[in-house]
Amino acid sequence: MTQATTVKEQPAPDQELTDGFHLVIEAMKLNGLTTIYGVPGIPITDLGRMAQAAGIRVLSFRHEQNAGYAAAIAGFLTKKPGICLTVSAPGFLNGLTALAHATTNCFPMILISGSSEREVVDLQQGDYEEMDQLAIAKPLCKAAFRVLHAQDIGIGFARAIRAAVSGRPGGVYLDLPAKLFGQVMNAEAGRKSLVKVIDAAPEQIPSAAAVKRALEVLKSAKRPLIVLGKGAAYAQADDAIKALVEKSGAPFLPMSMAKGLLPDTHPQCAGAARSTVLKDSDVVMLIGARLNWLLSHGKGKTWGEAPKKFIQIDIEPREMDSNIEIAAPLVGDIGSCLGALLEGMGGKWAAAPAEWMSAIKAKREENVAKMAPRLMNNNSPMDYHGALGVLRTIIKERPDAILVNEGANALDLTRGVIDIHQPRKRLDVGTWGVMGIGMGSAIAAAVETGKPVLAIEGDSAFGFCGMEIETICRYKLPVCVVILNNDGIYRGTDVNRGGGSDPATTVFVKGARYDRMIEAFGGVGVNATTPDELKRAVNAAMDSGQPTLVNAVIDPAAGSESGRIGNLNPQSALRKK
Ligand SMILES: Cc1ncc(C[n+]2csc(CCOP(=O)(O)OP(=O)(O)O)c2C)c(N)n1
Ligand SMILES: [Mg+2]
Repeated sequence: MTQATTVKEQPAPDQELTDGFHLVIEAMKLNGLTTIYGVPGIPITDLGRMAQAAGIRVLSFRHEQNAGYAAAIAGFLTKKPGICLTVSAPGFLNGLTALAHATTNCFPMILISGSSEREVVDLQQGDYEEMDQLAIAKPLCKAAFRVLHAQDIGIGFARAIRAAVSGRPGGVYLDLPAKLFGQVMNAEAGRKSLVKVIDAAPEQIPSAAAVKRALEVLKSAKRPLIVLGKGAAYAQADDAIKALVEKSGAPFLPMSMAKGLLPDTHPQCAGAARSTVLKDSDVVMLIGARLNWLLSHGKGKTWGEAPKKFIQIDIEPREMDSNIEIAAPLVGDIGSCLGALLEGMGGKWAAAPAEWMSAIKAKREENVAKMAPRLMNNNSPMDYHGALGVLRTIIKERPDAILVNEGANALDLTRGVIDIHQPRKRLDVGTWGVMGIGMGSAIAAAVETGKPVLAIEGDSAFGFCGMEIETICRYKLPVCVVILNNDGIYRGTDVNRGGGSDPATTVFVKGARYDRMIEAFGGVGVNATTPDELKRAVNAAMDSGQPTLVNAVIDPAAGSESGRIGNLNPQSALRKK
């Protein structure tokens, strides 16, 4: 193979040459990686320019963390690794939170970062933005690679792509030192060095014995329950999931980002009877859902006293028995597992007992009826329910719009109130409950799908990523941001317990006008104080596709501490005495 050379040792002048910049761009294009989310600077400024010139869509953000969240959610939506491009050390570190978030959430993403001179970094001689980035990234992602020679760029990308999307997807770090970009090599040898990755995420077929076992357990159920996780949404096996749920006749409970796989209004949806189905079910089939904190680890009060058997479908064998015993582990990709289950169920599968279904229906109707009048209130200042009532109707009328959501009360109440009608139309804080995913997710959702986006944000949550409204305006994206502004974190009513003039730790400027921020960038800003005003503003934004920010004024006393997860706040043993 022709070796790449540095600028100092140029190959013969009559050769057609290529360089690291071009090989990186060609490696991406060859593998269908057509969008970059990043922030320019040394040593990747020219890479971004050249990628744009070569037809890759390059979206420049105001902060790498938001670009990283965009890449992460692009991975979730497309099943291809989302690409985030950052500069060395500080830019790299800014992107790292998103890389770890992608890994935790099993989203395929590649963080590509420029880095400084290896020789200088490794001797710790104080290079420009000196940092051993590969070592720092390793524990925070699924895999990490560094490419030192231009002729290895093709293989480097192949390894990164495979690591990101095969098996359980996750975040991958790809370290590209500054020197690599300028290396030149024979163009033909360069072309040959590139790798088009074939079958990057191969099917993983479950064993026949595991399928049989799972069906036997499911058949034995008197009170079955199916839990759909975001792994099920990622799999894009929507038809098979719907077929299995409907054939089983069992209630299903969608985790937050699995809402819409079957519509929340489906008669088997148990979202509004969550506590009943978790407690009273006797067989639980988990599809791409992990028994982590979000499902109370599969045990304790939430799950009740009745003995239960779990069937778990997951691509990662080590997920089984992670918290409790799994009676029927089914390891494979979700499409293959569901295909095998459906085949095994045949044409005469007995639906879940009618008694169980009617008990759930009664509970669901009771809870829905309790909530209905609250959603119709026209209070000013608004409470969460009054505001969410109108937003719920807007999403119902526009089922293909994508809902992005973060905050505490702003998150938990939105998740409970707003029905989702189609797969992958709800994007949120994920496994960690991380604040700041909002604007990056909204941008990627608009870019990757071309659909209108409604981002419902707590005022604190928005603060983590708010500067990206400039990015939204710059790229003229059809994003409407609604800030449920209750003057603070959880509530705007806290007082400084020390009695000084500083405000309390959880409150912000009273009556802040976030709508004015977007006007600075040419977007539409609206201050909404009633549900009617909110409805009008959001409908107009969704119709026009113009970047819009609605400051929805919420009663500062309306929220509760930590939304629905206040129980996770540590309590002092002293206080209890
Ligand atoms: C990165 C990050 N930092 C801090 C937190 C802790 N936290 C959880 S919710 C929240 C903000 C909640 O306030 P807001 O978004 O205004 O929602 P509200 O409950 O007021 O509707 C914060 C800071 C977090 N989850 N993630
Ligand atoms: Mg708030």
